[in-house]
Amino acid sequence: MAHEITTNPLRGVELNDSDVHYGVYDHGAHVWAWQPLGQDPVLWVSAKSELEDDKPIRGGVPVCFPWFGPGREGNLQPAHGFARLADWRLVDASETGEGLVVEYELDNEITGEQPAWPHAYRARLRVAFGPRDLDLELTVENTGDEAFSYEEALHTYLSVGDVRHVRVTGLEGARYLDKVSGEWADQVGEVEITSETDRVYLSTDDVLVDDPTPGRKLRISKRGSANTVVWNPWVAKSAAMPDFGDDEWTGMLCIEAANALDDAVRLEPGASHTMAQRITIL
Ligand code: TA6
Repeated sequence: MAHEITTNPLRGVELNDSDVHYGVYDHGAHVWAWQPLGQDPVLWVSAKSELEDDKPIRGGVPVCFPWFGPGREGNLQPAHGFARLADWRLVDASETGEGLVVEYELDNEITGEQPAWPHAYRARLRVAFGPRDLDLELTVENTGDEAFSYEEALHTYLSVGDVRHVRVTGLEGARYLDKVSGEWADQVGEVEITSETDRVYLSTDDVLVDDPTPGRKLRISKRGSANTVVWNPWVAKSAAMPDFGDDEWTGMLCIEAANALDDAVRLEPGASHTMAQRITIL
């Protein structure tokens, strides 16, 4: 298996054999392709996604850092932080017997002055593509002499046959913020997607995604992450987003590992924190 530097403007690392496809863009250290042997793509990317330096990619695994949600400074700063808009530094791309391991890093040298989050940091993303597992590991280090807090998310877009038939289990009983209604609630039973769904679940563990249309089950496990975010924009919200194609919302579901809301991470000088998400094809 030979990996090649992609020629598109975003550049990155790609392993593209006849029946295996792994890809990461330097832009945002953005994982956009994970299609193991004999599988349909596991990650969803919009056919209308932007591929521009100043735009986030719609799909794959956006890295949200150092904040989650709307921009700061009166929206002068980008939604979900500046990391997904920066060109991360490729540290390593190596093939293993299992597949491909890629490491990227981001630091102040790349992101420069950030008035909304003026701290000395280094972030590292390690991605291991395998035949049954995709492992994502985001480590943030405080390289300065003052403590700071940050939010983060691995904003994973899964490709599903039809989100209206998908069942998500593992969140039963978890408390969540429903960002559509603005209310807090407790999850009763499995999660079904029957309208716009935008929920931040607190203190969660593994999640199972049952996608009966193609007959695929995924386990989403994580560590170092307090929250699980479940998002599907449904009809109206996706129609209002220029980088969402018509009716594409039926083919995607975000299951995100996050540290947000009151679970932001605080790092003393010299400390670091790792959040990891693993997607396993069962
Ligand atoms: O993770 C869910 C969410 O926070 C939604 O509220 C929605 O904004 C989504 O992220 C996509 O955000 P984006 O900035 O990528 O359009």
